[in-house]
Amino acid sequence: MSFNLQKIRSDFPILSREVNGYPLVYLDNAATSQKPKQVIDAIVDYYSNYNANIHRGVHTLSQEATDAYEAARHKIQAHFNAKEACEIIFTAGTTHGINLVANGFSEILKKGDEIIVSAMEHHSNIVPWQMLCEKTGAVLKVIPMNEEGVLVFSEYKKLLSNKTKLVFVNHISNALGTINPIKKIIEKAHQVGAAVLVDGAQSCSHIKPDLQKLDVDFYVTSAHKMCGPTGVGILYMKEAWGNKLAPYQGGGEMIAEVTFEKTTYAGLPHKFEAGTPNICGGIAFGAAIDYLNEIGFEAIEAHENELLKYATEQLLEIEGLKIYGTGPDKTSVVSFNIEGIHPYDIGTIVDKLGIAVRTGHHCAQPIMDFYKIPGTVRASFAFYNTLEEVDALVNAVKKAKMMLS
Ligand code: C6P
Repeated sequence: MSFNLQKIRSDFPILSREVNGYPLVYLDNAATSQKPKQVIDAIVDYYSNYNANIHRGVHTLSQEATDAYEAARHKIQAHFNAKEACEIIFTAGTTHGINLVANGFSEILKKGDEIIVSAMEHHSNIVPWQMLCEKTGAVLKVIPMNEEGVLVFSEYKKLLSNKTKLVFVNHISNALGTINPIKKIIEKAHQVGAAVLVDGAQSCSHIKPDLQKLDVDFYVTSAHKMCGPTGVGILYMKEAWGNKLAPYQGGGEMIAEVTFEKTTYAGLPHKFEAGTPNICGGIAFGAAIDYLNEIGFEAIEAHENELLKYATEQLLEIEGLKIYGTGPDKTSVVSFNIEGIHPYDIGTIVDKLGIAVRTGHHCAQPIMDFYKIPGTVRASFAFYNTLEEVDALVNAVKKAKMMLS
């Protein structure tokens, strides 16, 4: 498909609605993306035609559902260039994937071992590691960032030692839009024998990571950020790690054999997929991946970069407006404040004009503490946004400033 913005927009039913009497301008894509009819249709088709439990029945519906679910797993494997389909574990989303890995490491880490996270992590990338440290006696270290919202690589190198067992960093910061140099981060961690988990919650809607090329040990993301449904995501883990880590939950489908004396576990990926999964979600995630690939990630990236550049230039024309996250490698997120005005007030006024942005700490309080601010207004753009929508945002922010100053 060539990049036909009007055609793309017509795929998203929600984009034609109004909010408060204005056309919806949806700029909260980092929180969750909107869904094209191709994904909505996949959900309706599943529940209308072949809803059944998977891996369990010999009947036709169960086999159709199993085939569709496993086909989605293969699609996702191909998309991320994982070596094996069994390395793709369906989860409830990024948070679930991170907790699954943290649980596995609770049996590996010893007192005095070290885990490194970055200063620009989402709470779901901080709290599970703090809980893990409390349980194991491991120590949490933090890679600092500079005023631009860029990680200080020289400090990262100093933190690494043979005590480092796990490095955890997001691919793209949800609050700043910074794209982190994960290839370099992974290479350095591997030199001291540490494993790396990358949080791809914010990256996978903008770029297409090649997991084998990155040589990453674990990678997590959520379908809902990628035009798929909520409540489903994936954890990629190298097969060797999958065989090493203990299962997260016990239950149906994750076993090889159960007796009251002893249970043995199924192989990958089922070992980590206890209970009835989000079958429809997995299938619809596959449909979302197809949709994004049909548009093409090069085209998506090019359009979003144009939106980012235009929005940055236009917003900076407003006196007193400061953008947080000004590094050279950035995705289409603009986090800002206007001097003397609370971000919540700006968010409330622009909503009255039909514009959806997120305000607050964005589940990344340490970033706000670093800048000594309560929060920001965050406009996050997707490939279906337009330059006219950027204009609408800028005009609405100007209006808000006038009303609140
Ligand atoms: N960030 C945002 O508005 P879940 O909720 O599990 O799908 O994703 C959690 C998560 C983890 N890491 C990063 C970098 C994220 O951005 C998010 C979700 C949303 O920024 C909702 S808080």
